[in-house]
Amino acid sequence: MSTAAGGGAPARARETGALWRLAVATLDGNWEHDHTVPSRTLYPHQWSWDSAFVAVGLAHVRPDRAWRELRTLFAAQWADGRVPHIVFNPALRAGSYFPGPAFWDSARVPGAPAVATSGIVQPPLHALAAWLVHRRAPSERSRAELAWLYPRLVAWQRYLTGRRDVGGAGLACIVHPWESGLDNSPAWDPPLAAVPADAAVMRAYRRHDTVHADAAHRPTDLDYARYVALVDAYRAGGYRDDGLDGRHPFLVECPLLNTALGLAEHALAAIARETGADPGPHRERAVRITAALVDRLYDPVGGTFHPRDLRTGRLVPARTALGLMPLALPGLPARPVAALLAEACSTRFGLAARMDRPLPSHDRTAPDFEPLRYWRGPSWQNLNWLLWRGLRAHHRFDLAAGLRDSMIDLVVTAGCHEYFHPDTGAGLGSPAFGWTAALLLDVLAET
Ligand code: 9WN
Repeated sequence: MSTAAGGGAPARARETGALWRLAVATLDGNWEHDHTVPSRTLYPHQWSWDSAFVAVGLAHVRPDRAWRELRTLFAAQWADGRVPHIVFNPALRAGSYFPGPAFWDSARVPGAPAVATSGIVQPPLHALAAWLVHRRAPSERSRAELAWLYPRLVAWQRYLTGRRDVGGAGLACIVHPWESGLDNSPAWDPPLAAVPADAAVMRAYRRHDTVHADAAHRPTDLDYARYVALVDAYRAGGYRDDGLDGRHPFLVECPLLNTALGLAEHALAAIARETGADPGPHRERAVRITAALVDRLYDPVGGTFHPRDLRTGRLVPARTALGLMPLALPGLPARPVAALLAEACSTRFGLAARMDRPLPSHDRTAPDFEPLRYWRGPSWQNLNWLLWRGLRAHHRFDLAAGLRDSMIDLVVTAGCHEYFHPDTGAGLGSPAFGWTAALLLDVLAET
């Protein structure tokens, strides 16, 4: 099974070639005229952070498509700068995904684009993706694409650091667990429990996810009732962000989304340099965001990062993989870096130069660790990839190599699944999943 073990160089090269072809075939199979679907069955529209990861992979094989992917997403940017977490494909029948366009009702919101979208966001990894696509395949075209994207990426940052800075300390807050990308993480349990909802509400809707995936792996009906209640509340206010503090029942500063915010400023500095704009303000903002993350979300006693619930003012105690993500920031100070390395290498996450099991999405030793349920234990390639980049940024090439081997092993064992069993590596969720394929290409390409 291991790419690191036995078989010699020719066998490894054959295996790498087969994996590469599998990943490219998966991305080709999920390409839908101007964007990539995360999965043909479970997620048949365009998702925001999926598109960022997918662009990173496409850069290695189909750079034109990588740019198209980002262009399609940013063509759906709202006038206030937000990039919606879903852009709906109008060609699909109503009911192909829940909650669909009628539920979000973006058409009625001034400043929303002509195409139907959701009204919430996901982590802003697009500037980093655009920069990586350009770096991988620089050309006249890529410079023109960067120039087109730059003001849009800046507006996107401004939305998050302006309207979404409800805490007033320089970080963006999320208004829905879906905005974190780790929808069902135990990190959201306490703030979500405070959202009034009744599971019976779900009788009025038809969930699409449990038709295509095992219901025991997915969020419960009560979770979904709360997800629906949060969208209802945000939509009722026209998806406006002013006065959220007084009226919205879920407001949390997420370590992953804010890590992405900082990474975006680093990437924007590089893009600015390349396109003739001033990189200075981006560098300064990256420093400020990193400092705010440490100040607001780092627990020096426990040695990891946590979300901050703005409704209670407290950090959420769960130790999830979200807490490891600030390691991706190159400017993270030495103490939190050392603490996160210790946390990642502890029995909770099991990172090692030779890993015996995949990196879980939640603390293995926690009583609420669930190896099969969505974001509550299984291993995900996007989290692995962000941590892998962080390990390299902080010169832990030994651990980065171990994590990379583990990422490759997962696909060797199970194919391009959406997520993986954290003990056996068995494939879970949707097969032929976009970012699993894309990020595999990226790690295969780097040695
Ligand atoms: C809701 C598409 C998306 C990912 C998220 C993942 C899942 C949607 C869902 O699928 O979320 O946005 O229906 O569960 O949690 O990270 O972007 O792949």
